[in-house]
Amino acid sequence: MPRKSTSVHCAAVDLGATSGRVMVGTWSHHRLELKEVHRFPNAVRQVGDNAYWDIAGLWEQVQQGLDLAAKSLPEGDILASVGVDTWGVDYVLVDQTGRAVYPTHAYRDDRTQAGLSSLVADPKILRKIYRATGIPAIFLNSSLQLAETVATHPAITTIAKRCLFLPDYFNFLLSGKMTNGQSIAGTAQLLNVKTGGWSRSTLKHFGVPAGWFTPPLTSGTGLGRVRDMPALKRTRVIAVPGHDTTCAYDAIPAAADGTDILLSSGTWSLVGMENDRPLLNDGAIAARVANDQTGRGDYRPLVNVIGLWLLEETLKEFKARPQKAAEWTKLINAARALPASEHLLDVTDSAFGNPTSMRRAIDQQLKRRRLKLPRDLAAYTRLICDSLGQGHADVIANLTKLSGRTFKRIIMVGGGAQNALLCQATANAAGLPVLSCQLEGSAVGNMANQLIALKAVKDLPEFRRHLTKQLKSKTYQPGTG
Ligand code: ADP
Ligand code: LRH
Repeated sequence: MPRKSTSVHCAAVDLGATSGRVMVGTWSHHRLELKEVHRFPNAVRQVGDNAYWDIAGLWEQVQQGLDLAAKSLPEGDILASVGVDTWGVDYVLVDQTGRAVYPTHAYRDDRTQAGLSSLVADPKILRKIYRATGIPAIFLNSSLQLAETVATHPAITTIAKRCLFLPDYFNFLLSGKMTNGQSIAGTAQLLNVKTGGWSRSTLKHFGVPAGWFTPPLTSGTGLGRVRDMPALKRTRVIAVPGHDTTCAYDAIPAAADGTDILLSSGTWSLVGMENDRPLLNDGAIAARVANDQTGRGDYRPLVNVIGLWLLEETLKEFKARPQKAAEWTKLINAARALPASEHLLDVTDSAFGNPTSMRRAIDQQLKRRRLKLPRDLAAYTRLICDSLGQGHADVIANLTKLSGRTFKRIIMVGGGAQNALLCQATANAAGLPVLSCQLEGSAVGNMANQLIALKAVKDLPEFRRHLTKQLKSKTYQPGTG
């Protein structure tokens, strides 16, 4: 006899720039049991002068993962729902039937450089766009990408009928519904930071057709059942926050009094805080604060620090990327055994955005400053982690100044939370304890939003309260390593 279960199962599809995963979460007795059923690599594909994502390959992996998710359940149980989150800003332009009509560029493609230069050259426009959207001028913004596409290929404005950001596109493939989720749309530099709707004046400035978008959908909206996948025919697609950083922040059990810094550490380090209003003054423009909108009326002002992309790209050149946890630990321990770096990299150097050789880009900065080059991979790893720690601390200093808030702790999630050297370097540079959580933040936040929509959990504060009880974490005190 199949067992009748009272637990709720949901699947999170979480796509990161370096890897994707499908996880199953089972909510039972106020506990979330997690199972990673599928993990696969992801990478930017350089073709000639441009950079793209392999969207078809990702879709294949998503389907495989969801089949495995359904198969992983006890007999008779079903996946109640699935939600998709991805990295920010990238999109698919489609016709009215959902057919892709333009290749999906990866955000590191330098096609936006000219647009970025002209934007930052005009402080009046820069301020106007920042005040409207709460998003700083960064090379990767969808606004700049879309402006480049429309300017280079004007016919696209008639060929394409909709712009679906990546979570929207995968939601469409799963459910057949074309929508734009609010959290991912918020990364585009095209939403009005105060109302959460599209900013008409900003769309006009970048020449992007307003008709390409639906009114932004808030998290928790149901999109109907999964289509064309027999194993999931009873599973609902739920629009969770499509931006992986929003999901990761949702999962972080931050103190309700706003004294925690939230740090999601992966390809990027997203260093932020929770606030009831956006930070929009000139100081926030200079500090490149992005005001992430939660859709619940509050904000997460955060700053993008280059993150472990620095290390990932350096590892490629040593042909020594660790695969297993034990290999990562070996590399991090070798770097920890070295003395702390005397001089640090300026991690805000734009040369690190998409260099053909990261090692050369690092060496060039050091040579320019007449500093000694690292000897081997361990020495590069030490330098990168120490420098990222300082990069995190610099952002925290800016957020402290801009918000007038005193922060007491940094809570770190994501792959980088497993890097003891990076956690300690962050604690030392910021002079704050780091609570590093063993938590697939984005996937867990994705599931939290599904469970709330399914009414298995009341709201986010309640989810965070329950999660805290089961969370495995380690504290790094400043000045102890
Ligand atoms: P993204 O979602 O942006 O692809 P992740 O959150 O998956 O990023 O983090 C990936 C990064 O985490 C890797 O680049 C690596 O530096 C780091 N990482 C992953 N596993 C470990 C580990 N066991 N020990 C130390 N660092 C790790
Ligand atoms: C992290 C992230 C970040 C964005 C970047 C494009 O994965 O979503 O928040 O700025 O990717």
